[in-house]
Amino acid sequence: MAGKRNLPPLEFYVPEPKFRPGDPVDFVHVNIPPAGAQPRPDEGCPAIETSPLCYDLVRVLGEDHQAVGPWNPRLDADTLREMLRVMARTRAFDDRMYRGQRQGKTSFYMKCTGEEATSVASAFALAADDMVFPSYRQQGILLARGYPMVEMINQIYSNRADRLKGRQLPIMYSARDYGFFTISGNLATQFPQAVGWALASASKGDSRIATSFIGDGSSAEGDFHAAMTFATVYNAPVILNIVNNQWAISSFSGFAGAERTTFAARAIGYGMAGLRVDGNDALAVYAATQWAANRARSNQGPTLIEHFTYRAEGHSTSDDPGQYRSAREAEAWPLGDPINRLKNHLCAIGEWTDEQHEAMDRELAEEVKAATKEAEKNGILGHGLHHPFHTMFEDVYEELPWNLKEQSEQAIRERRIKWPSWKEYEK
Ligand SMILES: Cc1ncc(C[n+]2csc(CCOP(=O)(O)OP(=O)(O)O)c2C)c(N)n1
Ligand SMILES: [Mg+2]
Repeated sequence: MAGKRNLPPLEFYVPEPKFRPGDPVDFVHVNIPPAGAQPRPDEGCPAIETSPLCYDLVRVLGEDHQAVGPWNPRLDADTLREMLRVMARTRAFDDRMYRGQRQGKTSFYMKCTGEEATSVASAFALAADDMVFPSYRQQGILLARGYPMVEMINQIYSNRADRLKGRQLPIMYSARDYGFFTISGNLATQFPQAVGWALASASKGDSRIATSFIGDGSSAEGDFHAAMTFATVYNAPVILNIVNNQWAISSFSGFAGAERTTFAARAIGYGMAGLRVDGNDALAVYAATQWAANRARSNQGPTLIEHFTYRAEGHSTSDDPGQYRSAREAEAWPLGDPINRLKNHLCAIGEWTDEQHEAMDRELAEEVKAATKEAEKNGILGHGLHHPFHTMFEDVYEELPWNLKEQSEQAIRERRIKWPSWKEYEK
């Protein structure tokens, strides 16, 4: 040790977010390049040609609300209006479900406020039967694919019509018939699963590609890296999305590596194509997904897309972001709100008005309300109208083995003693 006295003592570094509760917020350190300035390489280009785009930001909607540049997907006005409607429907749904949780109708809810473009515009760019391996913040994909809202609410309420029989945490949907893989609470597991599914699709000679979504925080899990290796080694027909909303519950993105490089740049080390996209620009998200889908569908390889966005509200109903981040962050976010930006674009090109927008919001609120009322007929949390108690022992074995049968009967007996009035459980 003596010989090393002249060396400086070793140190390590613990990241710290820029703003804490009460702090003024200034996002000057976030580099926002002008819309339309990013080159669009050929979809079949060598992966390395996308490297500069991993540090850039693909943007289409400019400050003047016009769509510009080589990434402009040139969608017709009807498609744009439909995309706007699904994004607004997602927000209306989130708002009502959040209130429902506060009213005790469910135990848990997660909103995707401010991130609607990342899921809805992606879904619009994919084929309806492409397979999605989502995280818990892609409800917009189910809504974009026309999954019935009532079914979603039945699941959230864990009621007697819940297709998942109350076995999943509220909002952890599963919809095989809509190409929407079961959401897992174990973060990042969906990434290698998507790659495996994509390889299986290829080995069967199918034409359907896979896509997966992961959060910035979850990308620090080992599963992320396993997925990246398998995807590049076997040239899997898959699109891997990192939704960088800056936060992982109360941990900011710096803890997942965001202070050192971009999330998209991780693609470079694996030899995968990578794109970094303005996640609040629905047209940019659409264009990037379309680019990656065409690449995957024509066997040119996987793509990692980083959606640069901001989680405008709490992590879930169990979270209070006021405890750890400045309340001014959301309004100061330099990339704005995805719904407003698409709305402003449609207004700027003469295809939409404020009055139409307000009328749409009213309609959507009514639509969600009606679906809620419908689902409530099947029961809400704690009102007894859920799947019969014994069903929790079923569906693993074709025939219930004697020991499970015994346990099932015992559980029902004990329940009857504890809550004699809740007869519904026994049916
Ligand atoms: C393997 C694992 N670790 C930790 C958790 C607890 N957890 C649930 S959500 C979450 C934050 C994830 O943040 P991010 O990946 O950025 O996604 P976001 O919620 O921002 O969409 C954590 C730590 C978990 N569910 N699974
Ligand atoms: Mg996050």
